[in-house]
Amino acid sequence: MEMTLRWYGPGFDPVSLDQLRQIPGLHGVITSLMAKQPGEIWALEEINGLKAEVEAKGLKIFGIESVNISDDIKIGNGKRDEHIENYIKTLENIGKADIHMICYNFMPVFDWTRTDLARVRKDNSTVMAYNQDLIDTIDPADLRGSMEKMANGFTLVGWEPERLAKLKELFEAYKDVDQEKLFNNLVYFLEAIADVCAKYDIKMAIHPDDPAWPIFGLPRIVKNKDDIVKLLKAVDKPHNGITLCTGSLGTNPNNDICEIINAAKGRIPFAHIRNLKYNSPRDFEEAAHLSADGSMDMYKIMKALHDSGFDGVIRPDHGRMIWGEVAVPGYGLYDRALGACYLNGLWEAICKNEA
Ligand code: DNO
Repeated sequence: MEMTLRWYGPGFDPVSLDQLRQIPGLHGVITSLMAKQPGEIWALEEINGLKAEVEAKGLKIFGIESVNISDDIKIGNGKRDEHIENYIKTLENIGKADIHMICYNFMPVFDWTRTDLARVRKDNSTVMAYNQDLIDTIDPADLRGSMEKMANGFTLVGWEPERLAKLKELFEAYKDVDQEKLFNNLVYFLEAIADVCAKYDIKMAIHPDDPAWPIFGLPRIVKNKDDIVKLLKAVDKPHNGITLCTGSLGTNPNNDICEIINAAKGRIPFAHIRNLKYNSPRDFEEAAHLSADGSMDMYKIMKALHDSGFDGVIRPDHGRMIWGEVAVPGYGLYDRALGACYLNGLWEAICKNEA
């Protein structure tokens, strides 16, 4: 298991590599070329530039999150094949740069969705939260506006203004895309990139839908164990894996995370481990990583990962905003560092207990 933290890169992240390298047990980061638009080629020099910056601080890039998939690929229209060609070139360059894991998602229009980016908790920390009643009444365009306002001027991944400026057209373009079509387009994409992934030993780790059910009438295809098993079987090759994101799959309390870990055994190159607290069946908020602070048993999850033989990359996920920090919502330094230490502690205990 390799513990990492997400780092958004120069100009996008107020958290520095100098800070990250002081977290005990942290040898590397998960990062991205944030300015790249879906469909664009990532040049080898650009990837090597990012790599050199990380390595200059004694850290390593353990994976890219994300190389985003264009809506053309998801919808399966006009520019699909051109964008896939570009994606293949990007994969080639990432492989040449000796990076072997990529997290991506196949969610239409929106990536992860929350209704509040800074809900105040009893201890005055703030967390991201989701309320289904609000989603049921809100226009997606208004949600985009309020997310931008709540983001403190930071770019929210998955909510890039360039793309969401065309929200109406995007919804229109997805109108004939149902779950089956979206799934087939994902399979088409994964088949098309199979050779380059095999050549450079690249593991593609699809991120589950967050929340794990359809919203705004858009289809969702990575919501639960059945979806994941279906996808892993449809392209039964080592490059087709998942990001085990406990906070996304866990939005649906019927998802048994340990069962999912066992069902996807050997195909989990990447894990996002975080906790959630359910306030009612229609409202949840993100919590500290500690089991007692939320609704999930983090010990059980880490143990199931360990017992499944997991040897991939892991990162704590969204943290609370604490100690007055101002950072990208969910991605401050302090609470994620606490999360990394807690998860490392669980892992050490699990390993030693076994010996
Ligand atoms: C949210 C993240 C997601 C994730 C993408 C992967 O905080 O977990 O935005 O990076 O879905 O493409």
